[in-house]
Amino acid sequence: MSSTGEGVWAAPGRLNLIGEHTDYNDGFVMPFALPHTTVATVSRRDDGVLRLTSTDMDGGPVELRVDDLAPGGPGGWTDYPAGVVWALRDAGHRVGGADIHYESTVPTGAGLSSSAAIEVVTALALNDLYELGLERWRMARLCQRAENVYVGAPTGIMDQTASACCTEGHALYLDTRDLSQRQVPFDLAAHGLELLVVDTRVKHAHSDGEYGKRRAGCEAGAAALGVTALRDVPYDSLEEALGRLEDPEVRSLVRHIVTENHRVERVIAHLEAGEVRAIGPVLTEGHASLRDDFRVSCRELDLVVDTALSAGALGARMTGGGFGGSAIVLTETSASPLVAKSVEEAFAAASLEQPRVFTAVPSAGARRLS
Ligand code: GAF
Repeated sequence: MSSTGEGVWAAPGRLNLIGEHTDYNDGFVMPFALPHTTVATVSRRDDGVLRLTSTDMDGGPVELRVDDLAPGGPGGWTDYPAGVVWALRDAGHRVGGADIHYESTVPTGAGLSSSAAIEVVTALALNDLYELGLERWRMARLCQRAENVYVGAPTGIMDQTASACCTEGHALYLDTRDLSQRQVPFDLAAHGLELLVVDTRVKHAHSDGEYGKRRAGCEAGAAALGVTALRDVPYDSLEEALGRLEDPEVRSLVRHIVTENHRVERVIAHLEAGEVRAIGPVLTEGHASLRDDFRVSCRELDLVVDTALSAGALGARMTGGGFGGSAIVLTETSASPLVAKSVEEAFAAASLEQPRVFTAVPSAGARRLS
């Protein structure tokens, strides 16, 4: 490969504002893109070899024959891009070999979708170079298939769609049933507000079983209630639906999903009415629901939320799949340094590794750089 390749593409990680674990229940989500990206320098090859290298990840270069790609790869980060090539070809797209070099600023294992970023940047580059003509939403679907089938993680569609479709200065209101979307202006700075991301540095993993168990529990709930997906349980009939469920664990999962979909609607309504501060308590309610009903929080995430609220934050919650990763904190800009300091001190007092704290800025989705 030449040092510059035929082209350079970038795809971002994402932050989910509200709508957690709703995406595999046909529900609503509201992520936005982070400025952190995975950049891919790519050239086609005519010998059917996929050669993957990375500045940041261990274990390369890896050379694979595209004809031999099949689910159940060797494991490790190269499964994600290899899975995308497999998914493209499995869907009938004429993709040959490629040299791809990755360089990423998306923190891994932090609940910020580093896997979606590498998948989407791969799909976008190959779509351009091999002139596949795929729309963004379709690329996102194929990337999800790569992750579900090739990597073996039963994740939903949110992260790939966010990385592929978000736009600068907006959050993406996405209906995961039909992938209809609306770009919602999200300019916190104009309101004197800031959204802090606190990466607890507790690593999470989706293929470790707990995520899949929650998904199976939700599907059991939908089946018991006779609906296609939990999105079909109206908020107004939640109590009646819960009364029909015998298993207390399934009942809690159902309660989270139905109330979380309602929280997404409430956040949208507040944002569209210009009542930006009013979303704070809704975020905090979302955390309680993820902690108590869906049971995907952990001690460190709870510590961020409790400490930030005590220090005057307007709202806080874990974000992403959970079991570690990051929390978000909505705060007045003027109070942000104190909130951040309080969280850092609380981690020090609990003898925990210092978290990484930064301000989230809604940024551009995947794009060609050169
Ligand atoms: C992870 C998954 F990849 C998403 O699909 C979503 O389910 C999320 O956890 C929880 O909302 O990021």
